[in-house]
Amino acid sequence: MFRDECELEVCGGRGGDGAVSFRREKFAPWGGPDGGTGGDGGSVVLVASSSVNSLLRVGRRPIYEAEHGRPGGPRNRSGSNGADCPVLVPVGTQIYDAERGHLLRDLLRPDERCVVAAGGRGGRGNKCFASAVQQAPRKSEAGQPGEARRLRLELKLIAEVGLVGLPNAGKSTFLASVSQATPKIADYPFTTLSPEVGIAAVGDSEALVVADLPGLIAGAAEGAGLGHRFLKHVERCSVLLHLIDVSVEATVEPLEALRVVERELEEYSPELAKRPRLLVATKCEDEAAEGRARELERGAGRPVQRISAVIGSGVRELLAEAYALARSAAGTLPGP
Ligand SMILES: Nc1nc2c(ncn2[C@@H]2O[C@H](COP(=O)(O)OP(=O)(O)OP(=O)(O)O)[C@@H](O)[C@H]2O)c(=O)[nH]1
Ligand SMILES: [Mg+2]
Repeated sequence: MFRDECELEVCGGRGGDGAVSFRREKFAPWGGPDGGTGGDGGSVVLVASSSVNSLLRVGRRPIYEAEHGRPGGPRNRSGSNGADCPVLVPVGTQIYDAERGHLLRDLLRPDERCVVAAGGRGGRGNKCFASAVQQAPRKSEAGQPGEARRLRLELKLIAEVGLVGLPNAGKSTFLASVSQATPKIADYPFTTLSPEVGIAAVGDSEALVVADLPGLIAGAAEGAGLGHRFLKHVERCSVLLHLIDVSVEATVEPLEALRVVERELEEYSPELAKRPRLLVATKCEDEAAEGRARELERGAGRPVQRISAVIGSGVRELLAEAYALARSAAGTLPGP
């Protein structure tokens, strides 16, 4: 199962209290103060990890608490610090303050960390309060409480190329043919229920991260089908590949398919609708399909790339073009 949103509470550990103590030794009956300082509380730290790809697990636990610091002791012994509480989240997780709603941080790279609830400082022991006029202080500090807050996490996948199109257009088949990803493929609509990412090799040494999305249908903006919910995952893609089935089995005419998806992208976000896009005619294996691809090209007024993921034609060329476009578009977008 896939989950791309969750709320949780995070709470830093409390600092340990400072100690009040005096040195007592056989030949030093009035030894000075020697109460040690308390340890600092641990912090809750979110860590972006490439081995996690959903917020499902993180969202199962409602509260994350780090360990408290230990109190200071006699003979100047400091308390030990509380251990941090690391929480692994997928790369691409955005951290929001749930109460005020603002973005705290966007974790874009593996191993990037963000302290979301700092532990409290340990209190000072009475040794720290000794002065020329107060040589035997009985004063010490209490440890500070740790920070506590409610967070909302939202995952937006990080991919350079996003696949959009009607259900059954052949998006998952394309992803499976260019990467190691193993999305579910079948000849009924809405086979793909959650986004999936794969890494496609381009040439000998380059790679392109490709995200496969559930299909869009007319009225997705109003919640039809799986709705717009997953389009946020292509917000960070620098290039979209719009896949259109041109085989004779297609239930929607190619030009109509183009219009439906364009309209839904526009409804979701005008900014996303302006994203560089390649039109791709899929399942282009015979003369009839080629004829429909030409028709689509004429109607759209733009070039259309032909592929067949099953026989492998045009796939390499399409990847190379997507790669070049992604590189030239990178940097003009928010995100990495
Ligand atoms: N002949 C042929 N069939 C294809 C090709 N690509 C995909 N198909 C078939 O088309 C059907 C749908 O393919 P999917 O890859 O599941 O389509 P999708 O766009 O991911 O569909 P959703 O996940 O439902 O949105 C499957 O039966 C595939 O075998 C192709 O290049 N040639
Ligand atoms: Mg699919």
